[in-house]
Amino acid sequence: MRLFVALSPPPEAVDELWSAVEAVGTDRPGLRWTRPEQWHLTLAFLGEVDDPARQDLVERLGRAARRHPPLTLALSGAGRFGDRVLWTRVSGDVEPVRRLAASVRAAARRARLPVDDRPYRPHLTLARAGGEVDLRSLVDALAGFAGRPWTAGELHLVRSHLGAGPGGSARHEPLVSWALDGRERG
Ligand code: 2AM
Repeated sequence: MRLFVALSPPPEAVDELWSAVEAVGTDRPGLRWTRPEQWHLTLAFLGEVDDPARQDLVERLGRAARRHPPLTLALSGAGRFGDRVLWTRVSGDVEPVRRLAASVRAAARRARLPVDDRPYRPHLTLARAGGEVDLRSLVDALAGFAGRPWTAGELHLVRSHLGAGPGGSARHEPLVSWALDGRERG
């Protein structure tokens, strides 16, 4: 099954981000918006994982979650990956998020899963474009968005069912969640 590991913003953070997105207007040809009920911060994308590797992964992720504390995060502004991906920025405990993502990726590698080794850039994807849309105006329009801080207290292993959501989008199904209840701050 196709898996990824993520943090989820709480409903209040989703609502205020959705208000900001609606205010700039979602009716734009060539853009596919992600659905607010599925908004998440990806820590690691794992792709197809078979059952034995998944069991190993679940144990290792549980151990990783126990070593990390809850994180205080906020969503604000926007950025883009080229003309393909529009995202909102993650601020607050960004270094701890990086450390958590590094632990998650290390757990996945030890479970013998291939993990993207490009530098991790914390973000929440808002929309994807085919390359024919200039995302710059949207980045500018969302620049003033400043969400309130929230606590990410759980790590989620999520299954992605490709094509099973509305309009052929993916449907995300949380499989296992762990409390971030470690004390490591350093
Ligand atoms: P994104 O937030 O950068 O878009 C589920 O597909 C999640 O895994 C997406 O939110 C996406 O992160 C992330 N992801 C990373 N690499 C991916 C890939 N090669 N294919 C699909 N999703 C990927």
